Amino acid sequence: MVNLGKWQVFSLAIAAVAVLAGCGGGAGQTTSNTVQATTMPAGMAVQNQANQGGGTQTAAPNQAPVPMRVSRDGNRVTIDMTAQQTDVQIASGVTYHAWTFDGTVPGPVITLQQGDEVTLNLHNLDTTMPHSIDLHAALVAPDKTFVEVMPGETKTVHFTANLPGVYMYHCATPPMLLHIGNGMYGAIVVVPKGQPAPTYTIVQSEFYQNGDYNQMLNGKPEYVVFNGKANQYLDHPLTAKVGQPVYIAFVNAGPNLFSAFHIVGTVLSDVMPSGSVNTHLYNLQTYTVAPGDGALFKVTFDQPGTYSMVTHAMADASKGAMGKIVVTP
Ligand SMILES: [Cu+2]
Repeated sequence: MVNLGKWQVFSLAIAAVAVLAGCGGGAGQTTSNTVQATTMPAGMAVQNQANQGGGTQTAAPNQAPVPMRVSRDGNRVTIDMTAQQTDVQIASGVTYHAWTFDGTVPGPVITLQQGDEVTLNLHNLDTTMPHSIDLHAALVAPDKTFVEVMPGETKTVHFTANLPGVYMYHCATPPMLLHIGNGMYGAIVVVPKGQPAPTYTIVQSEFYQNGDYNQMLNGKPEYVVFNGKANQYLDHPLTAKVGQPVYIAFVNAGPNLFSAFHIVGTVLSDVMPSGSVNTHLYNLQTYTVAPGDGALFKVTFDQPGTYSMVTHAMADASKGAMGKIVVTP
């Protein structure tokens, strides 16, 4: 068990970095709520032999998922999301007591059309600590918008989705590493005017042993996953047709590792970094996506067969960031 003094130092250092980086850290963050967050259970429900060891924190109760609600009136979009603690399956037979948006890891994909005026209400159902939401697609003053939502409270984010892209959203409550490392992230896709939404959205991320903060700081993850569960697309492959372009929106939520996205047997024929419509890189074998970044990949398959998609960082692929795409005529 880490002593409180160290945790306070870590969390305050991270909070300072967050403010410097302009990537979260809300107004009204005080030492007291920082400490409150860092002393909360960083929790993994130890329900599997593979997960023993590490932290011994007790977890808050499992809360049933509350699906995201979205309503649209013209270009005005209202979204209701929750922060909550929920048990999720991160590998076959392995349950993790996650800190979540809406009870899933990653949180739901937020799909917007360019120009949408968004009102996002974040309801904090977690009775034990504050949470927040930092949306990379929102060009706003973070200290006024990505603010702390205390237990039982709701706060609202307003922004206009002017820039198309494939973005990350995440909890920005200090220590951010702990909130992201425990599952609070997702993809937000802003679709350019007149364009179709991506075919698939994939979020890469890591899980650390017992949700332990020191493991997140200094250790190596137990699992590296696509869309929250190790190897799920080996068991349930994506599908595609020969000659028909597939658009994959890819986000690397980290919190720590870079992704080296690669599909065996083809090239990424058009790579749009961050999903930007202004930048195109053609015919790349592998593309690096940093933590906190995204990309839109266009891929077309020449022959029917089974193709593997991986992070070409092989240790990470071996920990679960690997899947299949079955291509039919
Ligand atoms: Cu949080």
